Order: sequence, then C-alpha cells, then structure tokens
Amino acid sequence: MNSVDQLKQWVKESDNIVFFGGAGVSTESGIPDFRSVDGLYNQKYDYPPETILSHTFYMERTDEFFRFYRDKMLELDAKPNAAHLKLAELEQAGKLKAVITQNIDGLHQAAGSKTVLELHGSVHRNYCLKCGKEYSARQIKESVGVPRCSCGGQIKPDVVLYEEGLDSQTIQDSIYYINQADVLIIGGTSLAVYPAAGLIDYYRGKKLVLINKSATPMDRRANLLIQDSIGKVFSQLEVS
Ligand code: CNA
Repeated sequence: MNSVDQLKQWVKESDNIVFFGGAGVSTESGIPDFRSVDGLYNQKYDYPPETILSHTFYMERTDEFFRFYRDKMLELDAKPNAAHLKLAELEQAGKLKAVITQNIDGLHQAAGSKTVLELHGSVHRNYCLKCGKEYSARQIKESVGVPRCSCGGQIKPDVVLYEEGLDSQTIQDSIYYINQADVLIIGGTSLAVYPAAGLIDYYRGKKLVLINKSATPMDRRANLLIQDSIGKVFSQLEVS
C-alpha cells in the first residue's frame, strides 16, 4: 500500500483525528512560510524575521516592526486551500477533534473549522495596550506608522512574539487533544519552533503521520512519512 493509501485508510477508520500544523499549510494559499526557499528567511531584510517579530523589537523599533508586519504578515486576501477545507470537512463529519496551529492567519476558521487552537495567536485580533479596545486586521493594514487607538494608546496584535509566552489554556487544550488522539497528523511545519514542536511528545498512539515537503528533526518518529505538498495530499482524502 502506498503512503497516501495508508493515510486514507487510517482517516477512514478513525473518529479521533487531531491535526497539528504550521506555516506550510498556508503556502498554497499564497502566504510565505519562514523556512522554505521562497520563505521569509530567504528574502532579504535588514534583520531575520525572528528578530523583527520579537518582543524587544516591537518595543524598541515599533515603527519598523509594523512596516514588516503590515507588509509580510497581513495577507488579508488569502483564501483557504484544499488542506484547510478538507480539515473543516473532517471535523464536520465528526472525524477530526481539533486543529492545533502555529499559524496566525485565520484560514482554518475561514474554511469552517470550529475547534482551532491558535498557539501563536491571530492577526485578526488586535487590541489597545492602554484601554483594551479591539481593532480588526484590516484597520491595522490600513493604518500608517504605529497604529494608535482613539484613546491614544498603542495597538498590539494578539500574536505571540518571540520572547513572549504562549497562552497556558491553549497549551493545556492542545496537550489534551494530542494526548487522547488516535491519529495525529502533523503537516507543513519545520518542527523547529519550541515550545510548540514539543507538543508532539504527548502523543501516545501509533498513527503519527508527518506530511512535509522537506525533512524535519522528527521524521524518525513518524509512523507514516509523506514528503509532499499538503494540499495535494489532503485533496485525495475521502470524508465518509
Ligand atoms: P516554517 O519553519 O517556515 O516551516 C514550514 C515547513 O513547511 C517547512 O519545513 C516547509 O518545507 C514546509 N512546507 C511549506 N509549504 C508546504 C506545503 N505546501 N506542503 C507541505 N509542506 C510545506 O514554519 P513553522 O510553522 O514550522 O514555524 C513556526 C512559525 C512560523 C510559527 O510561529 C508561525 O506563526 C510562523 N508563520 C506563520 C505564518 C502563517 O500564519 N501563515 C506564515 C509565516 C510564518
């Protein structure tokens, strides 16, 4: 049996699938990841993305942070691709329990997924550091310089920057779903960013599927390794 057929069979047999993904899930929607050849690491900036997207940089060079953020992280016209849509269908059919994502683009929700655990927050939530008033991603995209609230406070995206901690409830929920999953599908992530990558240690089953275009440090742990495009693989899955 080839590996996609094996995946199809596991998906068919299970009603307790959990998906854990990263930026590679959205590249087929036109959003660049960090580590692919055309990812943000390989585009020329004065600083690497992890430096610009850090808490220190946000505090000290806020103007430059927002220039990069608006230009590279706010791809507001992107649409869900075959992987997002199939995951939503699997949830709707009662087969998939949760999507756990490192992405901040909101495309799983746009595809119709309901239980989405956003480990690194979302560009769609922004709030004033002074009064807490909320702002949309579109308002941030259309702002100039450092976006300011009507009260004069500075607005911060609800995105977990490097050096910042992850939300503990989101971590706990992710651990719960991974721990009790029958099939864990990991896709489109280099598994290089911690603590998110460490979550897979909580999986206890024997159906760990890893779908990624390039090699990852966790390849050896996969029961099924598929080195291919995630949209292509997911479009072959049947929901029944
Ligand atoms: P990463 O480190 O950039 O790794 C992405 C991985 O996906 C790479 O190993 C690629 O080979 C692989 N890949 C790319 N396209 C595909 C595809 N179509 N099919 C299969 N595999 C593919 O990204 P991670 O998510 O692992 O890194 C974590 C960071 C990146 C998180 O904190 C994210 O918030 C951050 N990020 C998010 C977005 C987004 O929200 N869409 C975009 C860019 C970066």
